[in-house]
Amino acid sequence: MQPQGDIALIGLAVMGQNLILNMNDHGFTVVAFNRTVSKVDEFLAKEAKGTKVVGAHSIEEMCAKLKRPRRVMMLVKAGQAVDDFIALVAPHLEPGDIIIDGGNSLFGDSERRRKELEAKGLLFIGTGVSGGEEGARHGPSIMPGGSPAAWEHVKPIFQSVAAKVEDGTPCCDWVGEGGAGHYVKMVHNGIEYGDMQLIGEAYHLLKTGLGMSADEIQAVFAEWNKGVLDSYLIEITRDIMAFRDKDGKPMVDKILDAAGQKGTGKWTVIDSMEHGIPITLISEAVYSRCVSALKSERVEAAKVLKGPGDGKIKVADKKAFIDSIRDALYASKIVSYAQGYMLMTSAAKAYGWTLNYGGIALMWRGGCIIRSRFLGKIKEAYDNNPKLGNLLLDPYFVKEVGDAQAGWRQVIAAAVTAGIPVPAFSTALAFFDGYRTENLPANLLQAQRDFFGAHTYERVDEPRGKFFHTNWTGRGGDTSSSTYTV
Ligand code: 2AM
Repeated sequence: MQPQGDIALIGLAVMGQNLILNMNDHGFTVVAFNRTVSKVDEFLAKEAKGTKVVGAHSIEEMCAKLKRPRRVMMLVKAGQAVDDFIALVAPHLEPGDIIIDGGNSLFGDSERRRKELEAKGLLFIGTGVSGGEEGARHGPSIMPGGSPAAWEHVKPIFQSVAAKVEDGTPCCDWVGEGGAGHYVKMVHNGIEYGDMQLIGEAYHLLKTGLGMSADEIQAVFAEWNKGVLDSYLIEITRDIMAFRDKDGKPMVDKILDAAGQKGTGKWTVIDSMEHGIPITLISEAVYSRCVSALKSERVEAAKVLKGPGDGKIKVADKKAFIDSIRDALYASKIVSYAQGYMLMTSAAKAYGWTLNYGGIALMWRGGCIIRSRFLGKIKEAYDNNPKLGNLLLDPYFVKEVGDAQAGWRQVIAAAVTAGIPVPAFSTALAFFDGYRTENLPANLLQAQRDFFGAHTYERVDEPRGKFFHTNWTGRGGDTSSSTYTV
């Protein structure tokens, strides 16, 4: 009998099971396998009962049941488990067959795996899959990168099962070579940290600054979700505000203010440092989670360190101030996405990828946690100008930030005066002001570096790339540090 399987999926945790059922719904025959083999039969007897899903009880059997080129997708724990499975599967494959890693792998691992597998004549795809269990079942955002030759063979499956935007376009397209898929997923998660922090700061201002109840805040988020901020995260925040605990009180007020994190935000920040790209908003979002986690220290500090007053914001026109908070959130969000795109652009250059920038916005437009109407505008910006240097310079966003600017500044000033922390709002504004300033005080910094370390400087009246050293004290001599090692 001819093999029937369109694709194999290894890893029957909830994400894997749901993705299999999603593929099955779209007419693909999936061969299911798992390290703990008993889970295969459990899955076939329960969740996959009545479907076309085929079980396999060994890797050999799994590979034998696949049509050529064989497509083997893994959704297992990131790290060693992926390498272990690759080592087990590869000997049963033939040149042109494809291994797909859909887990939360680090992009560097995906770069390496692609090289190792291509050296054996096999193809590799490392893909971000976002949207959680629900997304996997009904339409995730899928961000594949790796061996370009593999794309045409997985495209029909991935684009069928992916989330769709209103006009039916799938939230899945080719991202780029090597580890680009996992890189873009990592930046997505970093941006998610930023978006959540921004919403948190707006919530803090509404709750503490303006003294609003959960119901009143619910109404604000419901309103915001009808405008430029229309997004999944605003929508669930609205619903969280309405959710009541068993005693009828708002659930959100019962939750301890100490945030957890799994590390993808941190990895985005670490990589940004390697590239020298200021993703200041995501960094603040990661650090803000760290500050929140110092709960017991904060409880002690709150007794000792007093702020400027009662923490309330006095406003003449509450409605107008709430609009300004929305503007602050929106402008900061634009800055955050601009920074995220700066990082991806720099990474693409450094790692030799050709990234599909508009496509990335489209992939994030639906299915994933940061899905929003706003991402459609980013897609348009890159459609209008595929060589766009910085999102902040796109004419649409120039206008949007311009319109939001007054409210943005007003909110930060009021928060600072009242002593309410708004690290992400304010770092976004600081970046915006820095980025649009022709002359920053780094001339002094270069003078200091040259003064104490002979690190040299460039001059405003000489071409770029020419370096000078001054003997500032009359004692240091004329030797610059580039000519000797300290
Ligand atoms: P298991 O059911 O045999 O534990 C999510 O944890 C998925 O990753 C599960 O399918 C799990 O298989 C698999 N997994 C976790 N650690 C693994 C490892 N070290 N090797 C292989 N598979 C692993």
